[in-house]
Amino acid sequence: MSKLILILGDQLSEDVAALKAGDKDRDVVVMAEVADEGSYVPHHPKKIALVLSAMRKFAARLDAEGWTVAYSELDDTDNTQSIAGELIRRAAQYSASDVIATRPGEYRLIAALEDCPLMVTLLEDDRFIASHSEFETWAKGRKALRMEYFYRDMRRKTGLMMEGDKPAGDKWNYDHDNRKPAPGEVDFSGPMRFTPDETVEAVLDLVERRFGNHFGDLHPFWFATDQGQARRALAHFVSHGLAKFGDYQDAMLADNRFLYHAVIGLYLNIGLLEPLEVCRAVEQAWKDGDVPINAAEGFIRQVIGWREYVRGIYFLEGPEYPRRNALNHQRKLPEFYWGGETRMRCISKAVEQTGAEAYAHHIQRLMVTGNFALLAGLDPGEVSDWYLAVYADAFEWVEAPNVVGMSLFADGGVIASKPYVSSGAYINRMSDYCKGCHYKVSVKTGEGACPFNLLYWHFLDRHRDRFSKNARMGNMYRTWDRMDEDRRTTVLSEAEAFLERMSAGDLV
Ligand code: FAD
Ligand code: DLZ
Ligand code: SF4
Repeated sequence: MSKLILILGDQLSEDVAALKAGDKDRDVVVMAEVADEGSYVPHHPKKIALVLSAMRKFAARLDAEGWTVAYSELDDTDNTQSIAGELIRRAAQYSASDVIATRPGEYRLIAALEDCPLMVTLLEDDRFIASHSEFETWAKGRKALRMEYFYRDMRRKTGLMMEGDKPAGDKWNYDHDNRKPAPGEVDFSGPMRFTPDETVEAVLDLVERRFGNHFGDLHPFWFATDQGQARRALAHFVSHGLAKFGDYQDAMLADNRFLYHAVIGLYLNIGLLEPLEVCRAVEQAWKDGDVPINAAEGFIRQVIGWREYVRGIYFLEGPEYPRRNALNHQRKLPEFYWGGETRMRCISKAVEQTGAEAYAHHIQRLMVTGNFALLAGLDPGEVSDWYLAVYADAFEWVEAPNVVGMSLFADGGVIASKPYVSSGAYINRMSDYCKGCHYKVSVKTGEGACPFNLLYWHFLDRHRDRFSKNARMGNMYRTWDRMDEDRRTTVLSEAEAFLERMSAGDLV
């Protein structure tokens, strides 16, 4: 009897476990565009277009290879609009009762498959370097789950940039060399862009009609939507962008959206690229002498270190992890996260490019929108839903640990040993946002004071009990305590007034 092989929109790889377990001559591949997946958060239209275009092309490829593919388009009249609903419908159509699926990257969907009245076998998603059990073994008995030590194990396991059992260059981590501020000029033209073909055009029409009211610009749509294109985009980055990736990884520019970033997370996360192929390409460029060691190591660390580590944390911590709120932050997400007006140029520019590209790089996410959300005490659940919606690479297994854990400290310190907070000075050092801002980054209180400067101290003050004994934060508290009392009172009352105006919907 035939079985159904479920392939989700972020499992578009020939190497995905369910497909490897299937039998081309007997089984039916089920792929379904469904409203449920398009609307659990209001995804950016470019993200929906990416997923649906890549799904259609992958289905066509499987079909050409001889698989029977039952593909549901969003507009099909008999589409039940949920993954479980489509499995049940296809089971009746093909007289099948067994489903083979690769474990989804989100608890919501895992629960839906477990509750489905068919016989569903969930296979581990082995497109990653570390399995769940490997991560659990690594984590067991450790007081602190710091990425650096996990990363070293992944270097040993993969042999990437290793010389015997020693790291290349005798150093595991070149992060110290990766903190240059924004360059005057960027000599990389950014990610490779692709003209939509017939398949993509049809999806763009559909997304415009069905999701055109979501935040973000659908056009111009330029993402890669199949494996061949994604590989070309990777090669383009390795040849032209990688060499300076390390140096300028943390830099931000108002009028350059990509700097030396790869813009491949979106392809990795839906299966168009594999982590090891990406890292091998980067390692080769270093071996060939085309890129310096800090660039190659810095990049590989992101992929086999951070990416694997956050996935490990997501599955280790369990289904309630994405809704944690250790700092009890309750403030509502202000309208300017959805494109409303704000006088803070850093936020306004980061949100503007997010709307245009469904993309912002790591430091924009962490030190601009994330930093502000943490300082202002925004509700982490709302913030997390925002990140899940607006970035093309956002899937809960990777989004939640980065937002709830790394950025908002809402997991109470599982990921970060101290909160990533900064005043305006950091943003000014690493970007050109402050030039031309309504606020003045050098002004600490009074007329024109940068809100980050006020909120930074407000945050430390209101969480004194939790953080003042943190060895890495002692200096911050000593500086605060050295300020005279009047000054501290002014800072706190101006910060309060700012938050009140923001929450009342005033232009801030
Ligand atoms: P590059 O900067 O060129 O880095 C190369 C690759 O390294 C990325 O493609 C990605 O696969 C990997 N990587 C780097 N940092 C991380 C990280 N912290 N976690 C996981 N992978 C990493 N990444 C996502 O893939 N999805 C998300 O939803 C997501 N949300 C984030 C939210 C916040 C608040 C923060 C601080 C980071 C988030 N990240 C997320 C991590 C990182 O910002 C993106 O992976 C990166 O910006 C993607 O762009 P890029 O391909 O140009 O990456
Ligand atoms: C993100 C997304 C969207 C927008 N639409 C679909 C879809 O119609 N069908 C589908 O199979 N997958 C889609 N996805 C990806 C899923 O939401 C993703 O598989 C889960 O969030 C688990 O990571
Ligand atoms: Fe952002 Fe403050 Fe700089 Fe304005 S002055 S861009 S609000 S950090």
